[in-house]
Amino acid sequence: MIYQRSSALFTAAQKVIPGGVNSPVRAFKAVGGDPIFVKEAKGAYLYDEDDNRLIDYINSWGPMILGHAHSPVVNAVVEKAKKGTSFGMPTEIETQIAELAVSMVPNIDKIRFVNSGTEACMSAVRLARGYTGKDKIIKFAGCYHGHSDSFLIQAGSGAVTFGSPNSPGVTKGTAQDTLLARYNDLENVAQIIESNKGEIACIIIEPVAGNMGCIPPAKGFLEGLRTLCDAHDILLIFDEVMTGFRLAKGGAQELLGVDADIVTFGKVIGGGLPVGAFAARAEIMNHLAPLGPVYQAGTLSGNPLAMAAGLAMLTELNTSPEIFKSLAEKTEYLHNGIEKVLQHHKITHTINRVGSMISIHFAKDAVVDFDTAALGNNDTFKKFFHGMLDNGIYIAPSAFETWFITEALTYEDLDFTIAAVDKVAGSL
Ligand code: HOZ
Repeated sequence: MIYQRSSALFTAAQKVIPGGVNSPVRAFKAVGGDPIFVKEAKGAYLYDEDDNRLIDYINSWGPMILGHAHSPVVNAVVEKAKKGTSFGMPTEIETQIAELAVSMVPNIDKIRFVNSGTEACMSAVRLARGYTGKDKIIKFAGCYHGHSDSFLIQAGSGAVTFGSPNSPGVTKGTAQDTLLARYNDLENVAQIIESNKGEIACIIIEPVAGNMGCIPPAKGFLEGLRTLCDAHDILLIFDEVMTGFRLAKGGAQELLGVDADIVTFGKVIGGGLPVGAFAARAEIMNHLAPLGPVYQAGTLSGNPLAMAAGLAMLTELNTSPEIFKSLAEKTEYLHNGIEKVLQHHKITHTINRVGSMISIHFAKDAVVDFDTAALGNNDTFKKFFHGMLDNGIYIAPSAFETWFITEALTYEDLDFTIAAVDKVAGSL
């Protein structure tokens, strides 16, 4: 494939944007080569600036569950835009989407909209601290909750891809309030709680990890966290930025049957526009300003275009719950096909999958936490990434990211993808 125009655009971008990108993982640094500049997208396909067509397995890092430029979402945004794009005042549509979200997600009475997943997680932690009167938080190595200071401690996703899981600029004071645990290791969490008795406000976790590749929670792990939180007056925060409205109507809480105290959302809840949200029982949410003392605000929060996109998307997911089954079936089909091909070519690998999230780790043993994810062979991943790209398939340019399946994918697309893996695996 030819990427002449993308390369020229990247050269121009680097002169005025740090690294030429507005989010590091886009820069292809982990896989080499120049990033691809996208011109437009429709359904399951991206069309780049050189007019290549690529099957998209990132889907804007999750939200395009129904495909790119999905007509009901696009129409809702266009109609809203004609009536003004931002007011900084309350609008009816905010209540409409809040009512819908509260009806879909278990254990939440109230929801506050923000502009990104980072903002949602940052605000959720502040709320947890304000509610409990405690300072420390537990996060898991390899989990990524956005780029606010408290979370850039052994963070996954782009942070680990670029070798800065602990970023300069995060003060020692902030870092010392974030306690680090191993994903899927309940004993480790119990020990941390024991050594910090009465000081921990919350445990924040991706209930299905998606930022060190996809890692499912081990049987009993989330249930165990729930028990520990109840026993020690700690709030359990599920970061459902990726899993919310994707794994089920009610996200990971519904699929896995474990209750969180606070849930955060992003991307999906805005139908792909810049939206995040956090939600909880009324008793917790009422601690937020203007009702309570915990301050949190934003001019663009509840922006009408973003709310219109989110409402259109959630409405469709709510009225067509069969989508979740269909997504999981497509993902299983892809999993089985790729598994067969990689086995045939004797490529060392592990595939993890939950619902419509899936990732291939070029690692020998089970991938259950950050340490085992980091054992994956990155050279093999790089070759795999570029081989897939040459065959018209766009996967995340980092071994530490998850593939997101969209309902717009046909079984023909999936077969095409499996055939591409077959071609690429032959030369790994
Ligand atoms: N894993 C990140 C989203 N949760 C990738 C997106 C980004 O950092 O740009």
